[in-house]
Amino acid sequence: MGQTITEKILDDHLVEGELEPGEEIGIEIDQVLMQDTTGTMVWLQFEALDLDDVQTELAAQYCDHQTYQFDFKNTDDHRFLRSAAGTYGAHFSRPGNGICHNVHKENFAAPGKTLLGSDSHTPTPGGLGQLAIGAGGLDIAVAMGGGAYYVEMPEIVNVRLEGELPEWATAKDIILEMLRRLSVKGGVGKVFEYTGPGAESLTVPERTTITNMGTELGATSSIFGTDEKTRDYLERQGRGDEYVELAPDEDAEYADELVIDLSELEPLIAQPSMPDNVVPVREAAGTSVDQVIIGSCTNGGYEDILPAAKMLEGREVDKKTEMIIAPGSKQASEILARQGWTAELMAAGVNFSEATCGACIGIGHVPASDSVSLRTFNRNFEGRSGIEDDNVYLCSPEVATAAAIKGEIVDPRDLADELGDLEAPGIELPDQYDGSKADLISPDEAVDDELIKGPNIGDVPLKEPLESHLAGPALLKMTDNITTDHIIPATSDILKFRSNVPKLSEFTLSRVDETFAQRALEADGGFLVAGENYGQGSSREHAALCPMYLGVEGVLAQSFARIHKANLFNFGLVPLTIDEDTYDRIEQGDDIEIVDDVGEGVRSGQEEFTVRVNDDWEATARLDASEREREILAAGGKLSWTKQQHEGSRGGAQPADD
Ligand code: MIC
Ligand code: SF4
Repeated sequence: MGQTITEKILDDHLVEGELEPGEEIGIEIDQVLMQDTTGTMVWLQFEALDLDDVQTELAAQYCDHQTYQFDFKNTDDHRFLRSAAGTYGAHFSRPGNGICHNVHKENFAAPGKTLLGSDSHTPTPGGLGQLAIGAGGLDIAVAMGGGAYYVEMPEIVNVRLEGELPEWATAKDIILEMLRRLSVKGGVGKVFEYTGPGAESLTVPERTTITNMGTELGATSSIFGTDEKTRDYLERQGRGDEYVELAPDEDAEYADELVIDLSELEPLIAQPSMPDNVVPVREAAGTSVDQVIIGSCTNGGYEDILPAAKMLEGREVDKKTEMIIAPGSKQASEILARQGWTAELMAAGVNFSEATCGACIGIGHVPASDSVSLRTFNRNFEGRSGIEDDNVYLCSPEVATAAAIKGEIVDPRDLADELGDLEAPGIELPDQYDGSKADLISPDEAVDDELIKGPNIGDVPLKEPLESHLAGPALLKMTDNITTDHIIPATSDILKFRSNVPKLSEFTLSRVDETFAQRALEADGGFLVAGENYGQGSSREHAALCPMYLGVEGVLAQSFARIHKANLFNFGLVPLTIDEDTYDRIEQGDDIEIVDDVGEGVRSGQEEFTVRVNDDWEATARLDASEREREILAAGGKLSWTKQQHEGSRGGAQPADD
């Protein structure tokens, strides 16, 4: 039987299991990437596992989220990361050099290879045929030490793109259309493979906008085949020799197929405060706009900023609107500066930021109270911009720039009619991506050979093996689609404690209930209760690690987001699935007891557990877990389990010198 692109790459890297949807598979990882706010834990765990050297073909450590270094703790983290990269053999990208996904795409992403990254938008290089997956930091540490990465074999869905994009419709509108149709949980357990003539018509930067934001569908990954456009992109990056041809077999079988006719797309916009709250721009037109930002790993590239520059040539940003450009990489800023576009944009009233995630997680450019911000980013979860009750819209650079010109949301087609001389900028790549590599330090150029830890860099807490009796209060009852931004916010006042779990834990779920952390500590045990898609969004393992530190034993939810569920196993928290009726009946504060012997049940493969509530009524909760996940849970988490494996059967991650 023929294979899909995903199956081909997985087959090449398979070390355990079978490519049957729903089955757990183990795959070999060629490349890993880490960023500054998840990377510190990765290296601390790498150290705790007694690993000596990076074992993957390539590892890259980026400093991108908190590059302004407001606090010495951020700078200490960056210094620690540089020292870890040098000590263990990873590339190091200095703060300000750009967002991990952009810099990785430019320098290292390679078709046909596997990439695992400690950031949920790791699937970005799927746009050039790399199978890239986001995961929690501990999974990265193990993979970097040579261990396999385990994941549920996804269903592969064919997204057939027909036709070509009309003027003013962009790649961002393709992924917004996917979100409009499928919602933020429509991709859980799936890989989206983009095929067809419409896919062929898109350049690599357009494709990576789609694969990047596929994360907002909850997908395991998204990928395109490779072709002349891929070769061309790699050649312009000076890496033409890394081109590999990749296409699905003609008789490849997909679990499902979706068709999008690109010629029917129009400019779309995600309204506050979920990426799937998508409507045509015309429906939101007329809303006054206070702030416009072009940037992020979705639309912060050269190819995204250039359209804004062309649209603003000879014009100015409306007086009541502030426009900021935060380039995704220094390569993009450098090329734009050399071409003179930066000066043009500045003259039009645009404020330039260094290449950073920044505003995407509320670090800098926090919107004014009761204001509207239009961003080319991928997430607009409530409060993520740094202020509660924010009004953040997500759109293409063209729609964002049109709003900056008019001072209100406007369909760029209508603005073009109104102005008469505004042309659709289209997409244009530079002849050569010839930015300097001064900020990228290869393992051979490393400046450190031992770890440098500042006072804020703590240890990784460990959990005891799973107990047989679990009981405690329902500490917090939450709704559907709770994000990891709710669980551990990423704003700058909190982000600086990512390497200090005791301190960071004080902020756990503060966005839902400020009293939570204190109550959880006092209860010394207990459960979280949630609706559908619990833990969507970021890969941050702190969203499991901090509740674990506060004594939470498990989560009862109607369903879980993929990366967060893996993180719960990794830190020894029991993820139990409950039905809607049980969810409706449980109240916050209820006494919850798992009637069965949990330790024994988890070890023996038991799938259903009886939950007794207030000693009054009972319900059934399911544990969907592989044998390996059960062992990890029983051991009290993956760190303890991996150590045991190493001491015992020599499985899992192996120290490099063995
Ligand atoms: C995000 O976009 O939410 C982040 C910040 O990049 C996170 C990583 C983190 O929490 O550090 C992600 O996407 O995984
Ligand atoms: Fe950075 Fe935002 Fe991309 Fe996350 S989504 S990697 S915070 S730019």
